[in-house]
Amino acid sequence: MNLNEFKETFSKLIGSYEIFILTTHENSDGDGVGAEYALYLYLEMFGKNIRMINNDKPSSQCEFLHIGNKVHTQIKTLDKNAIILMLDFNEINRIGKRLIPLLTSGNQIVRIDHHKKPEAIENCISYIDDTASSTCELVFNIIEDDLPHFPEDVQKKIALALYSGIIFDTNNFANKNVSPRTFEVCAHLNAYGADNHLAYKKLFENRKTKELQLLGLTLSSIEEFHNGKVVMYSTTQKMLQDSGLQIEVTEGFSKDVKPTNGREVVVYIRESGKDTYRVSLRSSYRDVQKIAEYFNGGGHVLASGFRAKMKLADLKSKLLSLLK
Ligand SMILES: [Mn+2]
Repeated sequence: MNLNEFKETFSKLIGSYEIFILTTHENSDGDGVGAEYALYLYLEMFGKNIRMINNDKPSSQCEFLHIGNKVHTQIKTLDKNAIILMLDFNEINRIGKRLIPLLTSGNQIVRIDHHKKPEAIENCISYIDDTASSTCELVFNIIEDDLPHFPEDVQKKIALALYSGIIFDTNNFANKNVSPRTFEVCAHLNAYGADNHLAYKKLFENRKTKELQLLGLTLSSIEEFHNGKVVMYSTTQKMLQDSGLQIEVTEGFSKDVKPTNGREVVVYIRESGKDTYRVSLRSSYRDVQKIAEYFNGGGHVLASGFRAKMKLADLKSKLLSLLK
């Protein structure tokens, strides 16, 4: 559905539904949570009954949005008249196992997303634009005309949530997914009071000393393969246990080694349990989404990830043969 068709349909749905459930993908990130909270505040303006239900509580880096205590992680009862908004993901499984019933129980679904290859989902209305920087940019397109009519404090909260999502997904405007529209949207959000410096500090400069120490150990594990074109590094369970930190703090470590200076593919491996790994792949030009898909994962062409249950040596050698 294009933007105008979607806006028309969405505003009819707002007129006819009272209960709204907002959700994003598991291991929620700044974009998913930002979009979710902005729409929460938006729907509040229409007096709706709204619930945010995610697989996980928002990570600590999103605390400054003050959304955490409003996010639930369980479905208590699912009203058949509730409408479900799926934000920043395009296939049912990405919601996380526990919450799959939200998307399969026949309720009306609205999907807003910027990932490629959306899954066909029953009873679902979609606004998808894979040229957009982020889901937050798309949410701004949807609510842009209504924002001027909201109270200033609400405008400001919505603006901060959306701005944060955009800088999260663009790596503070450094990624290729930035377009003139991204800057235009951010100019508006800044004018509505989004504090760009606050959002940057909270999202990108927020590491505690212990986390920096863990990052140091993780980075010192870097190995080169295929003449330095592929590099791999990892955080092991032992490193985590010694640090006393939870695996969630390593979420951003995949961005600390860039595919530059002759590195074509960067592989970051996190040991999440016995013979169980979360792998993230980043590249400057090679299609790493295909590789993630081989392991039943997904993401974007230049940044994707997957989970694997196998011996580490087997995982590495399979990856290296796929990355020949
Ligand atoms: Mn996103």
